[in-house]
Amino acid sequence: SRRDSMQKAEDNLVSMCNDRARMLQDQFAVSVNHFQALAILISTFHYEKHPSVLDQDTFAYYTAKTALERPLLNGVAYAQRVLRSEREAFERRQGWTIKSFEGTPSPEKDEYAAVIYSQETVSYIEALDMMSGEEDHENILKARATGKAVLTNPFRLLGSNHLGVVLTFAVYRSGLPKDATLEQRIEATLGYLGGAFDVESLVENLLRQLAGNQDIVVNVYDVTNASQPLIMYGAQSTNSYQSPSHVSVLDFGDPFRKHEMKCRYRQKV
Ligand code: WA2
Repeated sequence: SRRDSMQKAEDNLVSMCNDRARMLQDQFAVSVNHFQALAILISTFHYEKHPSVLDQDTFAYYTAKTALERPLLNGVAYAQRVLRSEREAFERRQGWTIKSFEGTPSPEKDEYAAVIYSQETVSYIEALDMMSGEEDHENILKARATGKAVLTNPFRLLGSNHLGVVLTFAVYRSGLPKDATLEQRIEATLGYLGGAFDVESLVENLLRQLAGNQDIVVNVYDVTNASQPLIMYGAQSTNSYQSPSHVSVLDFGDPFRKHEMKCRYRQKV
């Protein structure tokens, strides 16, 4: 009957949406885990060896070789915290000038987050002060205040101009206590590991591989502010017909954010 087939279609939508949400969440979790291990690489080879035994070529090589372990991250990079008083010596040592997001030499500031190591896929952020980008700036402050891997709002990434989110994780001087105060955390901050989730292209790729992909429309939202959902993936709906939709919860591991996936049929059922 018509009722039975409607029920079947709805059940099918629920299971397709849940499968997609779980797959996306799993790939996200795998990517974040491997990303966090890169912070240990930085500590071990850049900070615990004197002098550092890490350089751009080694970082580029290692991150390229392990790129498949971070399936949803299109690139990772490390930005060093540089204080106003350290800038001159830092630039002389690096052989370049810290630049703002516009690509011009950065004006003088209290502190910078200058990219010293980058995966080749995001090499365009080399030498940039990541604190000069609004979303990155906010994420850097949140990451170092909490010690957690934190996500930005969805925004258009540099380079690709694709919709995505940035993941940031602070690297601290060793010996920071687990219950450190905000002041202690800030004082102990050495730099920031960052990763770009190119949601627009990498999630598209992931979903394209699944059976039934042509039949449903998938959207992902940041719903941290419930009254103002932010689109993170997919086109805004323009269909006016009534069709069943389903919302699956997504956990991307950032305790300060909420995400969800919304699925519906492309065609009227
Ligand atoms: N990485 C890649 N593309 C971006 C981006 C970013 N941030 N921001 C805008 N487009 C090195 O927090 C430090 C990475 C930022 C880390």
